Order: sequence, then structure tokens, then C-alpha cells
Amino acid sequence: MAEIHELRSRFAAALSRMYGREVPAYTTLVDVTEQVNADYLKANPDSAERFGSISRVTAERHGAIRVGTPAEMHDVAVLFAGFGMYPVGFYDLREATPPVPVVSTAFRPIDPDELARNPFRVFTSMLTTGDRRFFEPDLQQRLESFLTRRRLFPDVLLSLARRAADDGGLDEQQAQRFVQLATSVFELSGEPVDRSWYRELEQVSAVAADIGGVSSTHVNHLTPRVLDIDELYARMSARGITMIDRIQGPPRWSGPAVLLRQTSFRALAEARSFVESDGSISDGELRVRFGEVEARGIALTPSGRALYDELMEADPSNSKGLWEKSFPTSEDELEKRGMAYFTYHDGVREPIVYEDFLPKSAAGIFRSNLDAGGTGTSDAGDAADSGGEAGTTYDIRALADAIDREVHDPYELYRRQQEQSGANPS
Ligand code: OOG
Ligand code: NI
Repeated sequence: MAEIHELRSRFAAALSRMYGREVPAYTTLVDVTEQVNADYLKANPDSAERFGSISRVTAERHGAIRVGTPAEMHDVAVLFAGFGMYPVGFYDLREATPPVPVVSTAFRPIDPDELARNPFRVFTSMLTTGDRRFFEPDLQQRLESFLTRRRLFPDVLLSLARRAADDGGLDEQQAQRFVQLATSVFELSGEPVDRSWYRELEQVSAVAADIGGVSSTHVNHLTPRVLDIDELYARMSARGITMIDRIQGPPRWSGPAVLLRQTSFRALAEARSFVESDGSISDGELRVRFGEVEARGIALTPSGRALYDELMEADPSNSKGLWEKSFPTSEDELEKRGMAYFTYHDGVREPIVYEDFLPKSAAGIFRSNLDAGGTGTSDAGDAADSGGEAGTTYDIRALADAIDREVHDPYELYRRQQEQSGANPS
């Protein structure tokens, strides 16, 4: 039998092969990442694996997908449970600048041993069709009726996922079918796009068009993990691949690596066919898939996170000056001030790696990769200040109800891991 972690590893690897076939720049990103990691390991043999073994880091990816309705989100939860991935955290991107009409969670393993085996995670966003600040009633109605008519995930795929979750794995033949079907639902569809429908949604938000303007879903990026993201950024730029203007998250500085640093290259134009209003088919292109890379550091407690948010607020250009002055400059100090999570084995203290996402960086990733490149459409729109009736409520409760399972609190998971390692709770 192929156990759940084996299914998850195969799924991450199969998605990576698929994405590399379809988005060649991703293959370059993975190659450069592997070179940077190998060089970093050679230069820092004693510390390179403190945030995860090199085999974990080499296989590590996160993906991002976007769906349209609570029912689709429910199916996603069923599908990913078959790979041992559960919803963790709630991200409301409608509060970002500019606002994006989605709420999100990340599906990932929650058990430390499972994370060590393969930490594959998928940032999953759901369109907030009932939010009046984005969609007026007539558009909401047409959008929801379009979305309820489509089926993203075939029944056979969902029943294989349920069986894997119930039995802790699948026999070899079913395992292959499960991974192959699960990968193919996230390929980019070649089906022609209804031009006027897509354009209408794009007036509201490029993300709304990407989700509700087509009858399938797709992975919109897949992200390898790098041990030195500044070096990666420089090497990609030297190869002539234009990255977004900076690395998101904490600055490069002399203190401990915390949370998450990310950077990306903009979505590439890809040929697509369109159905015009007279029924004819024409050629065109869309920019919906991009590449991203990330470096991970120590998980912060709520108080550590509050200080992080405060510094990011005070200096959005995240220069290191303020950090050198105001943030704990060592793991000892982080521990003393109760600002980060650690495990303790036989008296040896190890940092717990941050396994989640940052809403500000996520918003930056959305923003820098919209088809219109931040111009033309109203993702920036007047959404947030239009006032009046806000429409349907989208909060963590509503999300948990939609998927019929608990949305885990990331802090709770880190705290439990620290406690179980025999630490004095801080
Ligand atoms: C998701 C953006 C969030 C990240 O790494 O912060 C994300 C999306 O573009 O759908 O993947
Ligand atoms: Ni991402």
C-alpha cells in the first residue's frame, strides 16, 4: 500500500513535472534554486539544515489555486485530505491594498513528522461572490450560476481521496490513478475562453476573471524553497529573468531568519483561444501563471508576530536599519522574550520552522502578477470604501462551515509542538 505521505510526495513531484513542462521558466527557477542550495550547504554545513533536512527542502514546494464557491472549497478539502493536507489559517485578502475579492487558507500537513516527510502545501483562495463591495447583484447572480454549473473535480477523484483518507493510503494501482487525476485537474485548460465574460469580470478584478471567467481551475504558481533568497534573486536576474522589484517579508539582516521571505517573476503571456460574441474563435493571450521562490525561518509567537507587523508598518520598505535596532538579534533573545517557538530534545534547543504564509506578502504576490500588471482593472478599485451593505459574511467560521471541518490555528499547532518536546511553556 502507498501510505498518505507517499501519496503526498508523489503528488508534489507530479505537479512539479507538469508545471515544468507547461511553464519552462519554472524549470530554470528550480535549477537555480538547487544550485544555490547545494552551494549554501557546502558553505554552511553546520547550520544549513537547522530549518529542515536538505532532502525535505529539496522536495519542498507550495502551490496556489483559486476556486469560486464554498462547494468547490469543500471538494478541495476532500481532495487534499487524501494527501494528508488540512486547512490551516485564515487570510482575508479583501483587506489587502489593493483589495482582492478572495478569502484563503493553506492546506498542509499538521503533524511535525508528516511535515518532515513532505511539507507540500497549497494556498487556496475562494472568490467572495457575495461581497457587495465587488459584485453587484446582477453580476453576482450570473457569476454564481456560471460557477455552480461547472465541475472542477470528477467524482472518481473525490472518492479515491476519501478512500485514501479513510484507509491511510491506497493500493498501488489506485495510488497511481489518484495522483494522475489530481495532477491533471490543475493543468491549464486549452478550452476557449469566452472573451466578453472574461473581460466583464476583469473590470471587477483580474483575480475574479482568473477564477470565474473559465470553467476549470489551475495551479497559478509552484514555489520551491531556497536557503539563500538574496543569492537566488541575483542569479535569476543575471540570467535575464525579471523578478518583481524586491524580496517580500523581513529584510536580509544579521539577526535570526524569521517567518518567510518570498520573491517572484511576473506571469508570462501564454497563448489562449477565445470565443468571440459572434461565436468565432480567435487567438490571444493571458498572463495567469508565474513563478515564486521562498526562504523560511523561525515561527514567531503572537507577540513576536506583533513586533514583526509593527516594524513592517513603520518601514514598508523593510530596510534592515530598524530591525537591527528593534528586533531580537539572536535566538537566545527571541526565546527569552517568548517571541519564537522552539523544540527541546535532550537539552538541545532547535527553532521550529514557519510553515505558513504572510497576508502582506500574499497580497504583494497577487498584485504583482495580475494580468493587467496593476493597471486598468479595478482590483485597486473603490471596493473598500464604497460603503453600504457589505453582502455575505466571509470569516473563518463561514469557511469552516463551507468545508465542514476545522480550520486549524497555526499558533496552536506551533505551541503544541513546542510543548510536546518537553519545553516549559513560554
Ligand atoms: C496566492 C498568493 C499567495 C503566497 O505565497 O503568499 C501565495 C495566489 O496568487 O493565488 O501563494
Ligand atoms: Ni505563493
